[in-house]
Amino acid sequence: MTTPNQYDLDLKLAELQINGYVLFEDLIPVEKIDRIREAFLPFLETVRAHSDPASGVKLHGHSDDRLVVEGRLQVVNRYTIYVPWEQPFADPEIYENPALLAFLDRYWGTTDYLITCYHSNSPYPGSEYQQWHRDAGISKLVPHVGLEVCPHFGVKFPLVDTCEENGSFEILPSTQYLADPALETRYDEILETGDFPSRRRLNLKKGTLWIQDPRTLHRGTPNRSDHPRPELVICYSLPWFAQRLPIEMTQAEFDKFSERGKKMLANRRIIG
Ligand SMILES: O=C(O)CCC(=O)C(=O)O
Ligand SMILES: [Fe+2]
Repeated sequence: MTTPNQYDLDLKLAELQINGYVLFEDLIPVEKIDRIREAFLPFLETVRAHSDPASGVKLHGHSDDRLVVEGRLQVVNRYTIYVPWEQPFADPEIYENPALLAFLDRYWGTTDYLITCYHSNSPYPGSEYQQWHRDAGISKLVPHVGLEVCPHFGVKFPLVDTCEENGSFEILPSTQYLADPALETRYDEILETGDFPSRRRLNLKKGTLWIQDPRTLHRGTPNRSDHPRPELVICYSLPWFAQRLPIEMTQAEFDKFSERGKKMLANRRIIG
């Protein structure tokens, strides 16, 4: 189990503010990641089969419309799907991790924030580049204004080691404050033509948890390996930015929460 003291949180805060993302290596035990992956891959396969209309596969227990997020940036063989709020995926040692919450408390200066979504990004072999983009529609919020405080973060953890071959995440650090609407539609053309030496592939070890400022420019990359590269994403938001579908869970799952967990999961729907 990690403690807040394992990391220099002031330094991590500066990394997030300056780079637009921050890594916490060795935050989750590798055995836990392996257990989650073993449960997640069959779930993903079911959704994959279901997304092929010819398969006839039906999903049980979750409303279909929640499972596959709209194909905003979807390209071939890249799956963005909701993660069920159930074991082993919804683990308080992850979503209530003391180092993570101490970090978010410090960044936002309050404990009043919410978990607003649990989803996953899984490029399969054969997936291709995404367009360079920002997430969560956030760049359209206030054109020309670089918000000093980001109201929403994706807290991410890969279920395999990520590398160039299996499609590690690519990011252009320090672009979170760039807010020129004239550039917004031209990033692919610009970044693939000009010289941007700070672009970086996040080749991550299993057990790393990292926080992505959704404004920072990034893209998914081709998976040329022989295995999928799943990553789970828990979204944390300030209440004013929390316009998301509720997270569905059973009463039994909800009853396991700590007081802090109940507060953070205010946007929930009990489904039995
Ligand atoms: O995990 C990846 O490869 C990138 C996914 C992504 O940025 C997105 O779907 O918005
Ligand atoms: Fe993205």
